[in-house]
Amino acid sequence: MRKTYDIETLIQNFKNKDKVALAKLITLVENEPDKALEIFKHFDNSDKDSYIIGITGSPGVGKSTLINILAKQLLDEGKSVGVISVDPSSPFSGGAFLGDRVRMTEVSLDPNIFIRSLASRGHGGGISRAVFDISLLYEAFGMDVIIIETVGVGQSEVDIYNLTYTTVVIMVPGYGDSIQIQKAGIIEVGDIYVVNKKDLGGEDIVVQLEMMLDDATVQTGWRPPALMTNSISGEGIDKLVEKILEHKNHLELSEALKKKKKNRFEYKIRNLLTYKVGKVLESLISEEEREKISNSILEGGKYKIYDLVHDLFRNIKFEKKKESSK
Ligand SMILES: Nc1nc2c(ncn2[C@@H]2O[C@H](COP(=O)(O)OP(=O)(O)OP(=O)(O)O)[C@@H](O)[C@H]2O)c(=O)[nH]1
Ligand SMILES: [Mg+2]
Repeated sequence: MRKTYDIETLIQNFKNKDKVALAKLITLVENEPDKALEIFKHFDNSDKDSYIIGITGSPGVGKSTLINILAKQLLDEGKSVGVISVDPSSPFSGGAFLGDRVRMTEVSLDPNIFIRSLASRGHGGGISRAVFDISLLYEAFGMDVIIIETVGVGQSEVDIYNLTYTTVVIMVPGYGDSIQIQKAGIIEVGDIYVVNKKDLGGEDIVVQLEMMLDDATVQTGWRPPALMTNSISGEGIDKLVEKILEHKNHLELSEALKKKKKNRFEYKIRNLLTYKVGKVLESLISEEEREKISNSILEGGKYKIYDLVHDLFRNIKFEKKKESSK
């Protein structure tokens, strides 16, 4: 029989480092955003912050494979790692490296790693909300490092960029190298560039990258390095770890880490407010009103939609004014 838990018990187990409780709390915040309030009030701010790394790149460039081996290295150094993999088209295999330490299951036997995959759709309040809340749970769990895997560029990418401290952009040799580099301003988002699958070549793309990075204006005092890795053999991973640490030190020394942390919370505050305002708006418009305007649109033509929504909005403000003048 399946056991159900109340939040108090879950939190207690979570604080005793029970990964089943971690998994259940993640599922709760993922599916029911409003539960976050109830959950996070049980934590104080005594834990140390985790270091948050974003790993991004087109589908199939080897992000998950690289994260496996990176995580393995961090675990060997005695660190604990929480992974959030957004919209994985290929499942997290656990890789040959983590072998029996980390299997395909989300709750592995190793107490120091936890991997969670998220589909990018179907989350109340959006993917970045879920990523933020899961990161917060990982921090409360005491993870030293959090790694977030995301695909490509686009809105979710911008979102993730706001939630991480070091962004690693991964490319591969072969498909339209210069296009890969130029795509959607990729040169602006990376703190570290990695050309993975170095067993298949890629020296030329590194040369191109280096040229573009030389040309780019460096305002932060950090000139992003371009590295080559083979995530299957592990070649180049040491160097990647070294560069991540260097970037972390750079951020700490320049006070930029503080700014990034502040930005992360400001971003979350905006998201939360948008979510709350959305809820208030929804509660102010009745099902009948909604029905009325969709019927008017159907009858009166779709071009009236702006007028109708504008009127609807004006009426909401009117209602609110009446209420506050009470
Ligand atoms: N030859 C070679 N293959 C690699 C390397 N790294 C990863 N691969 C392979 O590339 C394929 C895709 O790897 P994944 O780690 O799933 O790539 P991903 O970027 O996470 O993919 P998505 O999550 O689907 O976007 C797998 O078959 C890996 O075994 C590498 O360094 N060299
Ligand atoms: Mg993947």
